[in-house]
Amino acid sequence: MIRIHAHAHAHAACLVVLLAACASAQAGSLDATAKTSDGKALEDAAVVLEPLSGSAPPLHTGRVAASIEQRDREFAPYLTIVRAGAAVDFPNRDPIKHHVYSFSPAKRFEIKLYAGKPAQPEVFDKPGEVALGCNIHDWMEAYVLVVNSPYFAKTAANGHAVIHNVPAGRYLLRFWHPRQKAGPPAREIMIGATQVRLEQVMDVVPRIVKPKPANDANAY
Ligand SMILES: [Cu+2]
Repeated sequence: MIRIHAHAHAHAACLVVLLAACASAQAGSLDATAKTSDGKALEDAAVVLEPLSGSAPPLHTGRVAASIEQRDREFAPYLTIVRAGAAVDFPNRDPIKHHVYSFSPAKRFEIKLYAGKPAQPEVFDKPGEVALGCNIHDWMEAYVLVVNSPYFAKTAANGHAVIHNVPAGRYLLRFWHPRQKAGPPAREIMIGATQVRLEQVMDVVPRIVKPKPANDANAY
């Protein structure tokens, strides 16, 4: 019994080595840093690589790609990036109801006053920028960027975003931020077998978190 077990492990290890060798020969990665014009790390910037050569693998349509929660009367996360056609869940983790909506042309919808998890996820099928709000809580604010590519990442608090496993080829590189004054122009880059590192300065209006009234159990 023990011998068979060890044998299975050895096979699994071989497979991992083979897959790693394949990936390093045909795919690279992008390490991007976003900064504000005064040199500070910029969080919540979307970094997107749209393929200009070759074709991207098909989208998994039967799977929910992202979850945007309502927690403590705020949306979390502030920015979500999905590929066009992806389904997104809007679970309400609060003991009160929310009423999520968007008037953005890329995705108009509303989930009327609800608690818990809505029965159906929302499908974001058009590329574009979607601003989310809540009818009950004016200060709630979040964004969805819908893109025509499976290769994207969002910058963390340190301004860094890494897109892994990008097949070698030509791409259009785009940066976007919900609070940008004007987006930097898209540019063409090559991804090869090694990691590409680059930095992008973005002109953004600082995020002003809207005031939230104290929690009142008798009100919303
Ligand atoms: Cu709300």
